[in-house]
Amino acid sequence: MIDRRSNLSGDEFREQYLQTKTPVIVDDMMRDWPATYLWTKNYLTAVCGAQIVEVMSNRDADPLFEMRCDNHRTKMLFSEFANIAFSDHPSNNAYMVANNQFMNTEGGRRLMQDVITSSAYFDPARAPGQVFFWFGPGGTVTPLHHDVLDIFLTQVRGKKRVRLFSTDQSHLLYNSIGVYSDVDFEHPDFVKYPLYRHARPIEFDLLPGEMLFLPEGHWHQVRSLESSISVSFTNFRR
Ligand SMILES: O=C(O)CCC(=O)C(=O)O
Repeated sequence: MIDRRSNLSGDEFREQYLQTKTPVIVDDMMRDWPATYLWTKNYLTAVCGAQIVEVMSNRDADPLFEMRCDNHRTKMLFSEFANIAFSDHPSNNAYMVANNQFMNTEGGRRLMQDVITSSAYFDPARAPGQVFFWFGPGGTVTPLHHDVLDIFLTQVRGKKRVRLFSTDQSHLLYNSIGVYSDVDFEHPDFVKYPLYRHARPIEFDLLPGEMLFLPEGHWHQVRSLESSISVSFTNFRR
């Protein structure tokens, strides 16, 4: 179970979740974000369609597509990628992931004007370089990993299925490279990774308009169930 909270003040968030490193979904903080209704294919293409962006491509050909992400960096027109991302065919082959510098571009800055981050939770002075854009079709998968920073993953469009493990299960998750687990969450090999049998994730869907607090060290795997756009933030007010 994960808490789903509304009307959560900045102080309550810090005391009950940020300081105790407890995941939570806040379901009413994005109500006023123009992004939630503006970010259609037509709008996004009008704002930044002519811009070149970095996309992780050709992921289907590589089971370690995330660990070897540098091999998958591809440049394309935003409009070209929007056709892929808004297509009705689920695919994990191409995904704009956080580490794409998009928020440092003119198009990214324009889109951020459609996002109203609560100053109760976030420190706007520390936003540059700490806000990230995720965009892709249904079917993208971010493999099981943990992060070294606390993150708010805000869901602007589409639905994502999240599988989350508490930090005390790390020893069951076979971390050999970087922040990644060797276990393929959706096709686990229990013979190779026997301890994983004892791991107990919680599973939930992150819906458009919801923000998920992912404390550092909490392992997670994420699958987009629909064409999806998320913005993630690490500039917490402390
Ligand atoms: O939305 C995704 O695909 C992955 C998000 C994530 O894993 C993260 O922000 O750490």
